[in-house]
Order: sequence, then C-alpha cells, then structure tokens
Amino acid sequence: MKKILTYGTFDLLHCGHINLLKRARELGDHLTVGLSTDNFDMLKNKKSYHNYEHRKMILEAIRFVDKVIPEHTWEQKVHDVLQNDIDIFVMGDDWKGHFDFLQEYCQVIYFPRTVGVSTTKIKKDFSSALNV
Ligand code: C2G
Repeated sequence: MKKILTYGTFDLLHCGHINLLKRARELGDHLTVGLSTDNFDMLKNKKSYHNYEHRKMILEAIRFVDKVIPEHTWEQKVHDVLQNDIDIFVMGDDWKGHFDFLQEYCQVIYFPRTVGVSTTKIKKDFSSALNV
C-alpha cells in the first residue's frame, strides 16, 4: 500500500484544497492529512474561521482523505512520516524546497498551486462585499 502525507489548515475549503488532496491521493492508496491545530495556526499567523474539530470533520468527509492527524509543530513531520510508514510527502509549490529534508525518509513532491483561489481571497472578497 502506497501511503501519502500532506499538511495544512484547510480553512474555508475550496477547489485549490480539493485539487491538492485529489492529486495527492491519486499518487497512492492512502492519504493522511496533518491538520493544523488552532494553536499551530497561531504559530503560522493564521486565524481559521472554522475551529480544528470542524475542519477535521469536513476533511474526513472528503473521499480523497483516509486519515486526519493533528499538526501541532513544525518539527513533527519526520516522526509522522516514520510512524505512518509514508512513501510520498506532498505539498503545494508555495512550499517548494521547505521540506526537502524529508527526502531522506520518503519521496517529496510539490504540486502547482491552483491559481486564483485562496482562503485569504475568500475572506477579503466577503469583507469587501459586505463593506466591512
Ligand atoms: N493550496 C493549493 N492551491 C491553492 C491554495 C492552497 O494547492 N490555491 C495547497 C497549499 O499549497 C497546501 C494545501 O493546499 O499544500 C493547504 O493549504 P493551507 O491550508 O493554506 O496550508 P498552509 O497554511 O500552507 O499549511 O506544515 C505545513 C503547513 O501546515 C501548511
């Protein structure tokens, strides 16, 4: 069984997230997603609209996602790769190069980001539409 791993916040889920999850899952037989906890989001200077439990529920409903684990720290990736017997680590290419150190443990693939959509843009578009 070829096992895939990726990480993210996945707030206000959109087609960019789905494209990433779909392509990741299509590389193998099982996709684990390391979902950023609310505390880790703060370390990433992010404030999610949906809390961790709701973002987890939403991800677990996606047919491309087989398992969701919490992402608490930047340092847990090697442990997660080894503990989950991961073959391929995947991220969008806005992270290109950041996780090459994992090549010692698994294949590392960066997929092109989906252009024109982001959680930040969704929030901005809503706030301007509501003139807030
Ligand atoms: N993504 C994408 N296209 C977009 C938006 C996002 O391919 N238009 C990808 C990102 O590159 C990432 C994944 O979707 O691989 C999740 O995006 P975020 O929730 O923004 O994740 P991020 O905050 O980048 O967290 O340790 C890694 C971090 O937790 C990554």
